[in-house]
Amino acid sequence: MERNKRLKLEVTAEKCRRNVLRMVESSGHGHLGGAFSCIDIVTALYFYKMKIRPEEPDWKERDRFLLSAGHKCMAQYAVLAEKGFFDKSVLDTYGKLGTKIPGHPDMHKLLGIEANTGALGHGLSIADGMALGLRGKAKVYVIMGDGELAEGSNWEAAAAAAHYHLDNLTVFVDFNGLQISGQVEKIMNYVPIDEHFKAFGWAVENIDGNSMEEIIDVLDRLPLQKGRPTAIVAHTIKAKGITFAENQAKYHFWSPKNGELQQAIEECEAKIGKIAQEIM
Ligand SMILES: Cc1ncc(C[n+]2csc(CCOP(=O)(O)OP(=O)(O)O)c2C)c(N)n1
Ligand SMILES: [Mg+2]
Repeated sequence: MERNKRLKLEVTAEKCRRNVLRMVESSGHGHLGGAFSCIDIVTALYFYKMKIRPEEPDWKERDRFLLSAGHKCMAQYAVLAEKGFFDKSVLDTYGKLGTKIPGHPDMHKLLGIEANTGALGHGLSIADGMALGLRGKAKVYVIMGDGELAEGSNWEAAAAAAHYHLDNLTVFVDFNGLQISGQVEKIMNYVPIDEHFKAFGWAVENIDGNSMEEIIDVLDRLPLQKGRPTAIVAHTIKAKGITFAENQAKYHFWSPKNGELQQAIEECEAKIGKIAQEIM
């Protein structure tokens, strides 16, 4: 991909990280780790890949995005706000009573959310149904967590997707190695994740899920195989972008203390400035 185009997507992803920090600033807390590990992928989907109309979020022929691991929703809200689905002032209502953007996504509160998620293990089943109904008309993209793979319902949905040859369905597994309470490998190990999906009949690829270049490269080649759903095992870093929080389970849910938030904001804004300077 052309360098400037990639840099623009990278700076957009950082602006979306800044939007997440704004939500944390106004509410005092949030699921930081998982939001920051998948936000590069969510940015690429909305700003590069998906057929959508921010001014008409319920346009019938739109591609669908499902955040199966609903606790990562600050990433989606941040991207929707950046893309113009709603005014950025709404970010300041995150998690508050009556908000459009609660701690887990609610399709009845915000247009642009396709399903209520948060109870892990349901997004892929919903996506199967959507992909089946939309075959030939639209594409369906799902983000799942690696810890989420422990839910058995995912594997029933994975079998069905292959059985029905849903090649308009793409799943990203946000493989950050951590879930709420520690290492996924120790809690319920699904490594090698790629081999599991392959065994169910999926086309599979591993990428660095925090590299815009690799994300765009794989998006350009979808579906990886005609007649098969695609699983992209995205190797990511939990809390990617906040150096003191990266790769630590304790930043799964974050209530910033002792200047942490200010430090995170400074780091994020410095990165935005640095990438913006590189854009010619
Ligand atoms: C059915 C169900 N069981 C347990 C939980 C509690 N829970 C919330 S987030 C989470 C960890 C998910 O880990 P992962 O999918 O790796 O996402 P990440 O923490 O990396 O964002 C758990 C167990 C839940 N939301 N739903
Ligand atoms: Mg995880």
